[in-house]
Amino acid sequence: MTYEQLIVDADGAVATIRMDNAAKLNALSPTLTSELMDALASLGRDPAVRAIVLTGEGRGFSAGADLGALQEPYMRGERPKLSGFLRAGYNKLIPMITEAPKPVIAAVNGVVAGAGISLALACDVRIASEEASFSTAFVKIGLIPDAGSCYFLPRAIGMPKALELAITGDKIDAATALRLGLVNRVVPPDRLQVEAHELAARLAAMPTTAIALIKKAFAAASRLSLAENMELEAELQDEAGATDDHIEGVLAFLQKRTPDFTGR
Ligand code: T3D
Repeated sequence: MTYEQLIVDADGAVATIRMDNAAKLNALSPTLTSELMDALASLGRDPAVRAIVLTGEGRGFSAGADLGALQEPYMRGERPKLSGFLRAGYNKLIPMITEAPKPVIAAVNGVVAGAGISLALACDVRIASEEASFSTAFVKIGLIPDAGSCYFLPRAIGMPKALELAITGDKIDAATALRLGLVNRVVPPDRLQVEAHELAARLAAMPTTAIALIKKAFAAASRLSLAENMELEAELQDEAGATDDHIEGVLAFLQKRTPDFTGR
């Protein structure tokens, strides 16, 4: 896969997507956004890929929407209607991560702002470099959090802190992000890619369908009652129970050997 603002490569069952708009801290230009969608769609379909790492080139993970193109129209006094832009871009991109049928790990290498936070929060696990920093940023340009941040942030760190960060736009460092639960782990910069890829390789060797179904069940849990959720668990467990990996997992346990999961 060759792109203008993305670098995509694969090592065994682990694919890495590197955002490559580094001069703008990987701001989400229309090109980068549509290339991310294209890459996620094709990696999602590829049975050989069983885990994905999302990261950024340079000192940014992503600084959110690319504001560069707005100067001229705004200077001319134009007033934008942003909903169309959101619906065509982030509102398609973000579910492609949350609903990806394989684990997606954010290796947060540096600055994260605006929709960049949404992008990181959409991933299943976030490993951050000690050099990472996080700012919701939206309010500083007179906007509300979008790309799912109003959904993700309170769930990740609780309503009071989420609201504080959203209305101040304050920047927090990686240690604070870890304390709040915004990221799962913080590591030295030179360990970031190693640890993200080690986790991705471990997940890629696990029952991929079960991971996809766990993602689905957890995503649904917030809008279902307990009874509805348990019914969904029962339905999804039928799917999990029908996989080769379920049979292999049980037999390997009983035969006291290491399971060989294929993702099927
Ligand atoms: O309006 C819509 O399109 C609706 C959708 C909105 C979704 C959103 O994501 S809104 C939020 C957009 N993002 C921001 O408002 C963040 C803007 N950036 C910053 O506030 C700062 O750059 C950071 C706090 C993220 C990092 O600061 P710092 O000091 O580490 O770096 P810097 O020097 O500000 O940035 C480095 C370069 O990246 C710089 O370019 P230059 O001067 O070297 O040529 C800067 O202009 C560029 N850059 C950073 N963020 C963006 C950007 N260029 C375009 N768009 C950006 N978002």
